[in-house]
Amino acid sequence: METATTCTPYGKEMDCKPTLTDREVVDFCRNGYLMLPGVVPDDVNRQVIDYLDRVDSTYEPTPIMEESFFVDGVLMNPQAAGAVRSLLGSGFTLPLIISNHRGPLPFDQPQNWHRDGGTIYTDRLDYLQVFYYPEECTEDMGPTVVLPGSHFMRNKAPMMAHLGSIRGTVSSAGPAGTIFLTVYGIWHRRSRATSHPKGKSKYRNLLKYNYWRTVPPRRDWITQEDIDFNTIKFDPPAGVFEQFQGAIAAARMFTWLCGAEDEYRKRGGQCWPIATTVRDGVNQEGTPGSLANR
Ligand SMILES: O=C(O)CCC(=O)C(=O)O
Ligand SMILES: [Fe+2]
Repeated sequence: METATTCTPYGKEMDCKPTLTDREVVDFCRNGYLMLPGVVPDDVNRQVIDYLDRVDSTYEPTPIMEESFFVDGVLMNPQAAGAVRSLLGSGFTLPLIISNHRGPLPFDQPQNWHRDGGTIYTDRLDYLQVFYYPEECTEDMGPTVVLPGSHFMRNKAPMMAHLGSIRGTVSSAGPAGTIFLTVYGIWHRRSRATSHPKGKSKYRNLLKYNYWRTVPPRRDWITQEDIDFNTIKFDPPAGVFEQFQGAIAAARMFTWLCGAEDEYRKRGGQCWPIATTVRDGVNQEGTPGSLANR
């Protein structure tokens, strides 16, 4: 909610055009993240770097939200905000806190695998954790790496901390202006940085902030008439789940996002969404009515 004492738009409700299609929303549910490489223009990235180096070099430069270049160019960047609007609906709120994971370069130790504190496991998508690189982050600058599909994998933090390299991880390395959206509970870590600074900043700056939902979910992103929810795959691509469980979890999240939670009856066995080999035009057992072929 917007506070009365400031005109800085902390928590302000916003709207814009959704940019994601049905397939992209399904992919977000499967993967738990969406990369938007280089979406912020260079002049905005430069102003952000100047601000982080000269005005506020702390780990929580939240007052950067006083700057219109940041609100308009980064938080309401058309591709990023369009993806947020698709996933959280109209009236999504701007962040309340901006963190900067300001990593020294070089940096020997990768972080422990973790999910951020406060994670809960749920079909609901009430908020998004979003990251932004104002300068290019190359593989040797210690980009964050994520484990696709891991937002549905329960594990205790002390067990995750024992893990080293994991198969199937994806790096967020990208050009200046790269933004990526995540389901809050996705497994991630900062990787090792062997490089010295390459850009203007002495650090690898990575801003992190959350947007929140204010409206009930409904399927009001870019819908695709030709999509058949009976044959589309919901499995997370990493393929490390117990058979079908990742697809079931992703389908539950998608169903919730469509506002069709009440239509989803998971009865076990060869229920939607795992029986994707049904004949063309045939509905699986249990396909939610509003997603079924009629
Ligand atoms: O710096 C990074 O790449 C990730 C940092 C992080 O995940 C954390 O501190 O929670
Ligand atoms: Fe983290």
